[in-house]
Amino acid sequence: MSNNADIRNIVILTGAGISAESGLKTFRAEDGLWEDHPVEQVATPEGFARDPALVQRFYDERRKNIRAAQPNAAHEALGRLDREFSGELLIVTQNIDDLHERGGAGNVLHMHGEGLSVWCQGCDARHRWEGTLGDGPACPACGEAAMRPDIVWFGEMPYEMDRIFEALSRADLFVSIGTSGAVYPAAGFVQQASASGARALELNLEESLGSSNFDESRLGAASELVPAWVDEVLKG
Ligand code: BV8
Repeated sequence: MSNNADIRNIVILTGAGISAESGLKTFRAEDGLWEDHPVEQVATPEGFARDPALVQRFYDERRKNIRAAQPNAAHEALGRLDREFSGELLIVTQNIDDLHERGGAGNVLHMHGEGLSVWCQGCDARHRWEGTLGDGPACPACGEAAMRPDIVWFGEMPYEMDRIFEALSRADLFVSIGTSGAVYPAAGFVQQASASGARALELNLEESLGSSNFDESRLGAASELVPAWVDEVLKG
């Protein structure tokens, strides 16, 4: 690991593993099924067109679980880093929960959307939404019952890719936490950051598909690895 004192610009990518200890299932642990449907079929525009009620039920359930979950020590450590680190920090998350924000982090980019946000297909408005969509509620802006989860499904373009690529090009440290490296373009960020001269650190429970792309991989639970790493960085 390079000397922490010369780290001025950190980009962090998080995945479902950082929220696992908060009780939110990861994609792998879920054995990738929802009501006997592969998640890749449910989390797609085609799946939504084929069976909107099934997909709305899937996200109604996820929204309920997100609201019942609490941030864990890893989320809170990143909140502390966000407050105390004197350089630039961007947290890019693949997660649709709001545990980074509730753990005190401010600069969070949800590249795959947010479970507590809904998107009206009638008027394009987005709303914070803590309830259900399965019962076809009216959009507060246009009154149409045309709201879908504000989630980036497989085959859809992730949000704010330009902002992410720009941050990766300037990072001197890229840290990947709790992700299997199974899904692109997120899984390709480590190569982009390294190509721009960043050092790459992985904090994960087990080897990921991308481990060989990192300068250093630490294996363990996020609730232990992340607070220890944040202490290292803040001590410079
Ligand atoms: C796009 C929202 C293009 C939904 C998600 C073939 C090759 C390459 C790419 C493709 C391909 N075929 C198709 C593609 C593209 C596709 C893709 O990558 N598919 C994969 C399956 C091959 N990607 C897309 O479709 C993306 N869009 O490419 O658009 C485009 C171009 C032009 C115009 C239009 C479009 C969009 C992908 C976004 C899909 N949405 N999420 C929802 O949440 O319901 S993906 C979802 O799965 C997550 O967001 C995340 O991104 C992904 C993987 O999940 P992880 O977060 O990594 O979780 P996972 O369970 O896999 O792993 C958890 C890890 O944590 C494990 O390693 C585990 O060991 C660790 N862990 C567990 N516990 C702990 C822990 N670590 C620490 N502590 C612990 N306690």
